Amino acid sequence: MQDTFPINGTDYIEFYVGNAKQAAHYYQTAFGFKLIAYRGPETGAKDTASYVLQQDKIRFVLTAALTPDHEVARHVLKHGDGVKVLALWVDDAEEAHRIAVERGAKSFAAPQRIEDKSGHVVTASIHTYGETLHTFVERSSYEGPFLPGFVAMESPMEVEPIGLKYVDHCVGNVELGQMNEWVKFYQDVMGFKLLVTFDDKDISTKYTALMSKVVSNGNGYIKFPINEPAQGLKKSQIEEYLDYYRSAGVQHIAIATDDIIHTVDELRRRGIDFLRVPDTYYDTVLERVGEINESLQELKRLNILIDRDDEGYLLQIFTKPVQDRPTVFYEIIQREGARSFGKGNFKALFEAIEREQELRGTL
Ligand code: TYF
Ligand code: FE
Repeated sequence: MQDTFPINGTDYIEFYVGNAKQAAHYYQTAFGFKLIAYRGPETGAKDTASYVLQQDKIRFVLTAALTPDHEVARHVLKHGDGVKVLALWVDDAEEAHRIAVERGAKSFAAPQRIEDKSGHVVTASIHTYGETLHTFVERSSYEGPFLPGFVAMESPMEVEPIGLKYVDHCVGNVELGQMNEWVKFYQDVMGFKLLVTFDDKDISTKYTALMSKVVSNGNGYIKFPINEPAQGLKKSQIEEYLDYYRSAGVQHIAIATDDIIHTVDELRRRGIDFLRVPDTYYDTVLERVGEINESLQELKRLNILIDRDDEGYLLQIFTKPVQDRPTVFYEIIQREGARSFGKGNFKALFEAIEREQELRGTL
């Protein structure tokens, strides 16, 4: 079957933050990203500063406002630091935008050709859940470090990468009753297919619950799980996110590694905080998942979770929120054949999240 909305992969993820200079330092020192490009007052952008960080196929852009009346400042005031743009790499951005809008997407920015001495790109943007955008990026005629307007810039310190490879999936939290509408948006507008559904029975703990559906594009490189809160005895983690983010938005970004033990060892050494499941999780986990290549002792030491499906197994772990508001967090995932999302870990994971909610007084 032919793909009616071809996407090559994730192009970049842009965060609007309060202080991009310091955030860039965190992603370099803790997550092992290298600084590759910059745009700011020194390069002719009067009102914003943007740092572009890269590790293997992953590109993050951190943008801050320099004036209080700028849109980026307003966004940060409302949401805190968060994801503004999930950019998608396409061969023809004008065509992607035209088709998306024709099929019902709301345009944020019409196609524009931007150029500098390194060539040209075409970009165009549509709205998705909350105030999040998808920007289509066509870059086959561009040789510069990132996008026109950015200058190459290197990390000011020695950066040790930690084996982060590519964006595995990006999860959105939406308001109660909105999950199916956003699933339909990705199906109708971008030709995505429904991969999996998790209902409140799959993923409710004693107290709280959520529902989740995962959609994926034609080549499978883009996976967007969409969560909505479900009724439980206490406040769902999704509601807590929505309360603090003040709208729908990106909840977590899952990043793939080939060696999760090394990656998580490094992240922990560099001060990144992870959710913890009880040590008793490891007493019975092998009965559930069978044989794995990694040392169970090492996985237990680092508190890495294990799950299996028909196609193989996966190893995953979740950071605590990476800003003061309990909003965006990261998942580190190593896939050994499995293409699922760790359903076997939902109960232990969500109970760990609820212990954190309890400490915050939001459960
Ligand atoms: O992306 C997923 O579906 C898994 C499971 O708050 C998950 O990572 C779902 C919701 C959540 C944390 C993890
Ligand atoms: Fe995930």
